[in-house]
Amino acid sequence: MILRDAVRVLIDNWDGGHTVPSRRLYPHQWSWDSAFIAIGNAHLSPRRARTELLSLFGAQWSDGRVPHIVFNPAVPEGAYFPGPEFWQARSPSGAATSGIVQPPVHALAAWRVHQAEPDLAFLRRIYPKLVAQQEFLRTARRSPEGLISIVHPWESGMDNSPAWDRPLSAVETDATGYRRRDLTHVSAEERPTDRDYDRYTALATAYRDSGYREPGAFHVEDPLFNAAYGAAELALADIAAACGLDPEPHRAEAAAITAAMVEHLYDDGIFQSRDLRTGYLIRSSSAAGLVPLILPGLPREIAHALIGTGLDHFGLKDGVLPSFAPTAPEFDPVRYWRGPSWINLTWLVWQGLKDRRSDLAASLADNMINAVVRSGFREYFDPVTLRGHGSRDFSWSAALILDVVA
Ligand code: 2M8
Repeated sequence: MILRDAVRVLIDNWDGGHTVPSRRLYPHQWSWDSAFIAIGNAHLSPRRARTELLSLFGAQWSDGRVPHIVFNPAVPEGAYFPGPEFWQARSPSGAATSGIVQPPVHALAAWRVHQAEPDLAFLRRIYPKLVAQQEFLRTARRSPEGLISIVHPWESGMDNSPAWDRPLSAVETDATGYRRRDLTHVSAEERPTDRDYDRYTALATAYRDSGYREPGAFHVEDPLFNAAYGAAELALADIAAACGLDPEPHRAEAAAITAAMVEHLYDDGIFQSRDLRTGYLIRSSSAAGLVPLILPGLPREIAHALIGTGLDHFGLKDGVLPSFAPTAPEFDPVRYWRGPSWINLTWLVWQGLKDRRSDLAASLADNMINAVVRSGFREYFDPVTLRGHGSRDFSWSAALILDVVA
């Protein structure tokens, strides 16, 4: 039954060359959503999964960046804020796009799609594009410590995380001339506040006005983003080997980023973000700090400590993974990335637990399934009651459940 419903969500959200995250709230193509959707579609239609990834990379910029949104010209202007008229950006292929990025989980997706249905022509086509995506991050976003930075909370994928409250408080806003569209579809207490939107808009405006080059008031290194970058190198190693190319440089890069994360972002049982404006760690209880479990090269004692933190503060054994620890004062079970459970975040930690603690991985899988059985393919879930929030018929929730039950 849930499988049939998951398939229906993916079919209903397919737009001919890509899948929208949800019909009303997010009517365009989003970068990391497409990667998660491809992982699910690999079980359903590998051909569609390949098309999903290739259509996203069709809008890659000449500097290698993969924009976080590719706008569908058929969608009426004003359906989503900020839309193409705000970003004023085009890819060499002519697609209207945003100018920021999202966590690079695409190489992992491409490798999964190939594993589901081997297709060397696809791998050879996408490999240089995936390498260019990483190359952009290495050249435009690498700090002297060897870590990759983000310049906007939207780049983290966990936009409204309490981890961003402090760096965002330094952002000056003038809050003019824009209208939010999200509140037409979802209730205000489930979404970021107007004050946060003022800051998101101010930051994106400043980055746009620098020609999408200069980091503005928000400049941080995030553990989820860096872990995704490292996992991408490992997937690229597999892809390179399958294509008859040398996998070693990718393995070395994955080892280097893992070591840099351990040295600079790990603190007392969890990985933290670091604010490049101050040089200090941003100590918070974000579940992003557990995602480095997806890196197989993580030292064993650190993986062990992360699992301990997951058990003590995130209820890892008994439930779905909250995006922010319920034991922390900022925890909010219904507001966007400030506590609710998300299937994609839970899926990432599930990946990281499969080879380390199969018992915990199995219980996370059961609980992801319980959440969608109880509430449908919602965008996010109250981690305690499993009540659904955000949009309905949400694509990555459906796609990743297909992968979990496969
Ligand atoms: C959410 O982000 C967008 C901005 O990119 C928004 O709130 O309007 C986040 O959950 C992000 O991670 C996700 O990719 C996007 C589409 O599902 O929605």
